[in-house]
Amino acid sequence: MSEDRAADWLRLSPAVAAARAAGRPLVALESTIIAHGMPYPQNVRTAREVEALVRSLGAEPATIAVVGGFVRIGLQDDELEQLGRAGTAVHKVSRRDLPAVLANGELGATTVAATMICAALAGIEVFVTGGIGGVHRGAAQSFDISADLQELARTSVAVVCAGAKSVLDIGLTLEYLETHGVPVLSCEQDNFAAFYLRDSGFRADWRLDEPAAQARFIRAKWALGLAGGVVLSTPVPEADEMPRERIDAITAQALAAADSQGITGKAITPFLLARIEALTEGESLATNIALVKHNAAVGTRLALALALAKRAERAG
Ligand code: PSU
Ligand code: MN
Repeated sequence: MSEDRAADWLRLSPAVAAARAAGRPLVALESTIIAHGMPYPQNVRTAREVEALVRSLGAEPATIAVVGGFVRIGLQDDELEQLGRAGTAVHKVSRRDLPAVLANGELGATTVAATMICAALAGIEVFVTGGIGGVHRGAAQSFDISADLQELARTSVAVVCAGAKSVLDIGLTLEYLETHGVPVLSCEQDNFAAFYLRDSGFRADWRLDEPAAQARFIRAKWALGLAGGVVLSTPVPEADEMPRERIDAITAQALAAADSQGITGKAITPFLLARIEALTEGESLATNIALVKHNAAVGTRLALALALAKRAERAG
């Protein structure tokens, strides 16, 4: 079985292994957001605070990265520090990059796509990120569509996010997900979120505010053998939202800078996030941190509801 062979490449942290043995739900967290999405030391501080938040709500966080030739499910504190300090010097690992970085024993930060793959291999159903990747503006020319979307089409993990990053073409991102049969759920509002902004202007497929209802939807999908992910979008808290005009203007500036500097491929998203942070003098970083924490709370409640639903199914 391929799963058995995959197990040779996976290493659970003691805390994750203990939680699993005790039947406590796990919540996967990604590491590209740490190494490539935020500056040091706020990245490490945020990663630790998010882990603590998940734990305080009753689940065990499993931050995923590639370290020393293993997919690590759960990191030690010093490893989190190492990843955050090294920043963009760490490989940004998506589906394509996973075998190379693993085989070479190098340090890799996993994207949404790669974290979904690793979470699924470890049997973790819920994964919390900031915002998913998507169809980039101008994709008709550049063909730049995040591998996150293909992964959502094939890998059965629920991804909790504040929508897709507002630098993307959100309408096309939702079209792509629809084509691939990926349901987009929203909680706390009808519309899909847009990362720095609460409202993307596009409706999500279904609004499900209650974790039990979200869990039921997800159980139904997978029970039918409809493999693939589910997106659960939840907006950044109102107090932390960026002013729309400001973020629109700054996004245009950041996109123009990426264009004139010839930034392409996997470097684009980290470049845009860093540029927006500089142009907003850190305001966007505060929003990013706030939305990740909010996502972590929503994701943890979903993980607890899924665990409860499974127990009920087994008992019933
Ligand atoms: N969410 C954040 N910050 C990030 C990302 C998501 O708040 O840095 C990362 C995720 O790892 C996502 C990646 O998978 O950006 C998308 O990169 P690309 O567009 O190259 O696929
Ligand atoms: Mn891309």
